[in-house]
Amino acid sequence: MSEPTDLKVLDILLDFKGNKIKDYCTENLSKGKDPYIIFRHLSTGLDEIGKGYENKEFRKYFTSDLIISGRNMKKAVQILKPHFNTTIKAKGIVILGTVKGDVHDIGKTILGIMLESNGFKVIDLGVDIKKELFIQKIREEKPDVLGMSALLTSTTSYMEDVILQLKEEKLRDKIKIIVGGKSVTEEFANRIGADAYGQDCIDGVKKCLAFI
Ligand code: B12
Repeated sequence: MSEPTDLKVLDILLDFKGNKIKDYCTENLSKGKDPYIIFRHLSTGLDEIGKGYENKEFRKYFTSDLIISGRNMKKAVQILKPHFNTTIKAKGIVILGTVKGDVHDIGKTILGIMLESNGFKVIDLGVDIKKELFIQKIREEKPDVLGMSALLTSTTSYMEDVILQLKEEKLRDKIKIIVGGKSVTEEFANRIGADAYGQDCIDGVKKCLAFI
């Protein structure tokens, strides 16, 4: 993450009408800027907003700011999506989902887009996914990889519940599991018995390619 968050990015992310994000992405793309760099720059802004929200002594941002910035980030993803590079081709099915109790889906959605551009078939189950649905879809679709996302510290432990359920259903050995999201660490991934931890989408794609 080379570029620091500037005020312009914060202003763009917090634009209620959502026009600025569109202009920002299209202008930068037309200048030939790498879409992933644009995305990373916007992500630093989201981080800043998250920290300002977290600071209880001097709360700089509120839930409405999280909602607006999240919505704008999703718009950016839609604009940047067709411009992500398609470099390496691989075959494989990946099921993705944000676990039960968690509705954060921006990172997971980007991961899905990047996996698709790398030749994977992606079945994105969405957010707030219960273990029963993960199991049902794994039985139906027989994916090579299951990717779970969680951003809340309170929801990460549900990833372990899913893995335990997979073991109980004798499905664990049939699938590779990768976990990620802001509140997930490599150490946590190892502890719950996942096969890999993805620090970001690029790392996630690399690890999924390595599975195949
Ligand atoms: C936008 C946002 C929201 C939006 C979400 C919109 C959406 N559609 O996703 C809304 C407003 C809904 C929201 C709600 C809440 N949020 Co919120 N939110 C954020 C914010 C600002 C940005 C998250 C984001 O999208 N980042 C950008 C993406 C690209 O990053 P990412 O998801 O981390 O993904 C990257 C990696 O983690 C990785 N990755 C992610 N998933 C996966 C999966 C795999 C398999 C792999 C390999 C990799 C991977 O790849 C991505 C990078 O390439 C963060 C702050 C922050 N800096 O993260 C808070 C934050 C996550 N939210 C937080 C909180 C507390 C909440 C609420 C509880 C607030 C409330 N009081 O209501 C609710 C919870 C709702 C729920 N039940 O889930 C806290 C969590 C604290 C904690 N430790 O638990 C944070 C950290 C803010 C803070 N600092 O307090 N939020």
